[in-house]
Amino acid sequence: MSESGTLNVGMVGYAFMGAAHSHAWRTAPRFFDLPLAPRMTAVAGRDPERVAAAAATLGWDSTETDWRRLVERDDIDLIDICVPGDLHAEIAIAALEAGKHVLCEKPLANSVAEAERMTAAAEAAEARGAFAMCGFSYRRTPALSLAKRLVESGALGRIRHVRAQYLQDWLTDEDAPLTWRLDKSKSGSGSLGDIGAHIVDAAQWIAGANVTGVSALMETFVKERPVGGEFVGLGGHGGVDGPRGPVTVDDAAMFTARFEGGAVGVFEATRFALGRKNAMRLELNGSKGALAFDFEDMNALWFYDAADEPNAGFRRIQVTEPEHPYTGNWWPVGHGLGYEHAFTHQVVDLVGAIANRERPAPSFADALRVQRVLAAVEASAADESRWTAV
Ligand code: SOE
Repeated sequence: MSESGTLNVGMVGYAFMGAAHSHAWRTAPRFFDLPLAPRMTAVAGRDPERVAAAAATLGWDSTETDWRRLVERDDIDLIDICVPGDLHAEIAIAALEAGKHVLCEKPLANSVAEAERMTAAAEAAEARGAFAMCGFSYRRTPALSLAKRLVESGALGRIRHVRAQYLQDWLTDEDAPLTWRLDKSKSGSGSLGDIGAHIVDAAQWIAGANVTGVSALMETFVKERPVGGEFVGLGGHGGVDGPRGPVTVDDAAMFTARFEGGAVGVFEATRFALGRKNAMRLELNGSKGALAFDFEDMNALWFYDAADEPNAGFRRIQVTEPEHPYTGNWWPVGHGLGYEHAFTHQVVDLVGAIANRERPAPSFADALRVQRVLAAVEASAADESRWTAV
């Protein structure tokens, strides 16, 4: 880390997550009092023209066409990995071994074996003062951070049920192209790792208990898709006559689960739920209360307190009060936040952990626990939904 109190960041990749992370690095120091000043020192991408354009658009000081240069540069303190999962392990381990901090997008890796190697590298690097976080950004949606606070306060009592869905619909169009998220060699899995990983992490974190076993099924509805081309939106690809290639990942994953402590859960992840654009939903039922959240109404948290009976019912908490997590640094009550704010909060907490020389959360070990659940889901689905321990 630079002695000058700055944190020089090098980012690998500049697509959707690169744009979200860039926004967060730019914005965090303007709305939060950070102990270190992030500097957007370099962005790396293979295509020189495209990465130069991305640097200009997203606000990076320099560019590299090989991520290894970021690892080698003495003026880089942290490497932010925003590329598909097949590169996460190689980049994260090289960065950690070079003494750099790491922020790695989710899911941590494309396999448990890779995630284990990354976690070992992170734990070894901590001894040398380098820290690592995995980008399960939804934890830092204020409403879900409030949900965690309420569960920890005992407001729900003993957790009995966890109900988690992550519903999108952007792949319902059979002519949507064969992008990297549909190629197992790049993404590791389909809906399971791309969006199912988010609800597994959020559920384990908020419930304060890990999944111990699953029974799962997975399905691929569209087996072949047009090769080449970019995703242009639902229904925007009609009449593609070119060659089609095989889809090698799941389109939908569903599983029942048991948690440490006795709770049971139901999880569903799909990108074929027409009309659901980014419906990341959680409901927790406890012995004294219940919580419900839907990212499509992300500034609200529904809370039921049995002590209010007979006039209980779910009440809608508008999570915009200054006392709520993160919200006090933004706008007056009722003005609300968006998807990008969770990424800014992620940077705020990562910079704070680094300055305090503390393990950031979610750590690679936390993300490895998610990876183990994903692997158990795949094993169960491949074995007639047989109950599979995590
Ligand atoms: C999938 O469409 C996706 O982009 C995920 O990859 C992100 O992690 C999620 O935040 C939004 O949806």
